[in-house]
Amino acid sequence: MKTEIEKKCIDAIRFLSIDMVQKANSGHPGAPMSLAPLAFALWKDHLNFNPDDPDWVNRDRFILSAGHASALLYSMLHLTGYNLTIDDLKDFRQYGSKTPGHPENTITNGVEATTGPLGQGFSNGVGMAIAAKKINAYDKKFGNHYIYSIVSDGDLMEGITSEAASLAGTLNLENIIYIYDSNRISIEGSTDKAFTENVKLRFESYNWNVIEIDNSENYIDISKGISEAKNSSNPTLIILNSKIGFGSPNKFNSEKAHGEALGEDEVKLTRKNLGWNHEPFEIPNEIYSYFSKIVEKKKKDYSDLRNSELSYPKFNLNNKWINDLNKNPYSDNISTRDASGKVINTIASQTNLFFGGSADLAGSTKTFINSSTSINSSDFNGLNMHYGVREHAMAAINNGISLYGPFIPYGGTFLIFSDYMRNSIRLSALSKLQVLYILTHDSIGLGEDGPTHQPISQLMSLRLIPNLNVYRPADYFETIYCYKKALETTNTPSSLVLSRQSLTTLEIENYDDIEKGAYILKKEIDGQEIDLILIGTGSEVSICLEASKKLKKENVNVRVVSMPCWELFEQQSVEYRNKVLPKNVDNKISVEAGTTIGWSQYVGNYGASIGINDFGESAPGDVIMEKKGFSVENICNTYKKLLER
Ligand SMILES: Cc1ncc(C[n+]2csc(CCOP(=O)(O)OP(=O)(O)O)c2C)c(N)n1
Ligand SMILES: [Mg+2]
Repeated sequence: MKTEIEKKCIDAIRFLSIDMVQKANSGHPGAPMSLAPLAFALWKDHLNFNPDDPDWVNRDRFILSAGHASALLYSMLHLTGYNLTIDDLKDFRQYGSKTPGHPENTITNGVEATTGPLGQGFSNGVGMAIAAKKINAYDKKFGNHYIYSIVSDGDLMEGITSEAASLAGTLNLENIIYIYDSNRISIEGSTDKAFTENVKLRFESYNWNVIEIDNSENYIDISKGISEAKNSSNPTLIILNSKIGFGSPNKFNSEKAHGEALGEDEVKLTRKNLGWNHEPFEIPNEIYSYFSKIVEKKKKDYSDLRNSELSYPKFNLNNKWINDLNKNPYSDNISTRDASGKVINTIASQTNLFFGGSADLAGSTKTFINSSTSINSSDFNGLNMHYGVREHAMAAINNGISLYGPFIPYGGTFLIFSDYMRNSIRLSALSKLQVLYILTHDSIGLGEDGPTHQPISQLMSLRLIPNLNVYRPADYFETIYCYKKALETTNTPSSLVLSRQSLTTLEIENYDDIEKGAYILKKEIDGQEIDLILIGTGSEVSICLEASKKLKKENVNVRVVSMPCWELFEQQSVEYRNKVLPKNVDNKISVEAGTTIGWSQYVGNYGASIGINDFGESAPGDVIMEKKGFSVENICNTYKKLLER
């Protein structure tokens, strides 16, 4: 039986959440109302944390995968001494507040992951669990804790959750304890309309331990369930049968409690129903005292543990790996995926904090670290992850690994399948995570596999994502320096877009120029007016060089610009950008084997873009490239057409 003060604490969580949503007149009260006892059980009896040191490495992680229930998390952070004041709670969902609509890791201390797109948080937690096991494999002092998450019906309906859960079961991540808010209600009403599977059997088949708890109001039972989960040697899903909107006489157990304020009248009725006689946002002192006693005890555990933790590893790599690669240059032409493979292997030989894998394409994406082993359920020392054919979960898992730190994770697949993981890539960028996406087979140049596998829109559409650096190196050396920049850019994810086919090794005067995003690869004849600037990326750079040679013979003064990264170029000074792409040269042609939308930004109104605006076609790579206009002849003709205007 819970005591009187325990009941009051639970109601305090409930009413803070209700009042936040009501004041904002926007948000999701239903889940926080029914999950207040769970939050109380978890924070009081289980979660290890210290609000004064939110980044403490050995803290338990809690992820609110059902990010719409953010009011619940903010209420808990407030009551347990994080720097969220009552005024911050009153500012829920307002401009510039610390309490945005959905939790954001970059804004609020104590928020471990940016959640809201359902399924992501669940999968981030799998990444965190892998990172914890890995750091523990390196040093037993670290990673001894749990990854908790609240997941909802919507989370479990999303496919990404199946992907991540299946891998978590395969890897036997017993440090995962997830609580499923099984209220069987989602936005359109009863989940019977669309979600009738047996979740218990499903998760058991994934090799999870499943515990069922019937009454979400009984915090003691919930706490016991969590204790039981800690003894399991498998990941645990606690199915908590709950009733959304608990306490609201008219919206209880109905989708009406999901996503809008209860309304002034219903809030009053709910206060009456639960016997909560306090004004909005008024929390009696005895409740604050109760929570602060809980936190004091946790702080003591923290100081006992903290002392042993000073040796926590940091990602701290010098540039030896670059010197090593420059010392043994592969002057032969190689594909940029092969170049990337050499880079990855060299980096991994110098740090064990850089690891990753692919969605079952290691041989093709060249993402395997040959000097290391594969991570498996009984050994996390290896540097090779096998995500299975699960691009979406791979990306979200890597976000979790990055959130956990101190690792830099990478994930490889074909560029075409970046669409499968797009939302997770976007979340890497929004969450400012240093995750590397290794995206090979980057154009129609991949050849015979045909239009199903030939990316057209993908490259440009990655450039649409803010805070994502999209690199498309043109040769071995550009690949090295793109990686260098990706490793230095700690708050930004990077996409490395790489060729399947061999590319000519370029003669680059100054490698540092590569890091400027675009640079003059081949200068025009000095002292004479520039007739044409060719701008190429990746595999098209060498075609631009060939074309420039031919045009030179026809007395056309051509400059060739290689542009491996738009985003970095945009960060350069106006002077530099104008120097590389002078405004007064009208004849500019971009050459990139992808959609042309967007290139007018660089070629201007009088320029032209050679690209593809339909799908590709199955044929040998060199044939299809030629047919689609990536040829010296077409570049020369395009220039001549420009002169006709
Ligand atoms: C990927 C994704 N699709 C759709 C939504 C919009 N959405 C928010 S909550 C929700 C479902 C609500 O049901 P449930 O997850 O069971 O939450 P509850 O209402 O029980 O709190 C949906 C579809 C979303 N947040 N993320
Ligand atoms: Mg639900």
